[in-house]
Amino acid sequence: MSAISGGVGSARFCAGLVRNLDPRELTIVVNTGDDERIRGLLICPDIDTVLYHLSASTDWTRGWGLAAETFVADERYKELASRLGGDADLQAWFALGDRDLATHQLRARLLDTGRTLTETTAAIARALDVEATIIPMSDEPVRTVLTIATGEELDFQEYFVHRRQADEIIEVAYSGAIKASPAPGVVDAISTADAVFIPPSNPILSIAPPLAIAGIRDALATAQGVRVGVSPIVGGKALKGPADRVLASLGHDVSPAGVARVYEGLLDVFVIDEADATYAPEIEELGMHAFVCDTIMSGPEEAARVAKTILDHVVHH
Ligand code: FO1
Repeated sequence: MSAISGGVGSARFCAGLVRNLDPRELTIVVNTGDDERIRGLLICPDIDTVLYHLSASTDWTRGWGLAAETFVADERYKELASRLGGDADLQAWFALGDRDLATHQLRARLLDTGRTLTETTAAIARALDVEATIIPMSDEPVRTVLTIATGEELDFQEYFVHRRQADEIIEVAYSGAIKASPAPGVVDAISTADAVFIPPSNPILSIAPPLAIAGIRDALATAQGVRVGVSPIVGGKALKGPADRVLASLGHDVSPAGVARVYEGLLDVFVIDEADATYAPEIEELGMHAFVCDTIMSGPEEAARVAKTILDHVVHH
């Protein structure tokens, strides 16, 4: 099986999947549009989020970083930066936990010694005892760039972390996507899987970047297995993050049907929450089967239960 993954919602769903199958059967293709060099280190937030969820070491509620984390180095950095006037260019607005820092240093060292991001990610997964295959969408840089109402273009972390998603987005670009190739293994994982999941992540900021790479979109469009999406919008709101506001400001309906329309032609089944059962007919009109169940993943047990319901009723039925 495979999944095309963004951050928290995707990672929760994939953590649920591996509780119900042999993790070695799962390949997760992860968005790298949010990646950014922070204080000299390449941070790959969505890859980290997936790795930490699958190694059961994440802070489930916060969604990113490690559980029981300390921030001694980060506080020291912020203190030194503030003595220099706290200039935004020093990126003191980003938090790097002490133990999380080790992941970024390991990634930096592996990349510096000539490994690709694919090889580096596989090595970090091995170090964390993650048995599922985790692949970045591409080894080439693709960056999500957001144009806000003032006309300014923001890098993803500037929008998301520094400015706390407060700006209205009027345009989203996936810089580098047109010439980027899918990373080794990506196309095969999507084309030949018995099921491909698009978990409940932001369709514009998390899932659109991998789908902006032509080889990935084509692989999904022509995949052999059943293609299953899960709505990140429940009861008119995003489960986590700014998906509701981003969909609205780009003119999409803030509903499971609005999300399903973004994936038109790419999915066979769209899973929606019980709270949204009335959207089923609108989704079926898009040529997808609508499957209704409880999709709320408030903890690892709930995520395992949601994944099991979907596996039992949609994939293995
Ligand atoms: N998100 C925040 O809101 N604040 C942070 O300081 C922050 C630090 C951070 C460090 C490592 C990492 O892997 C992720 C981190 N995130 C942080 C999460 C993050 O950048 C976003 O949630 C994603 O990019 C959105 O998918």
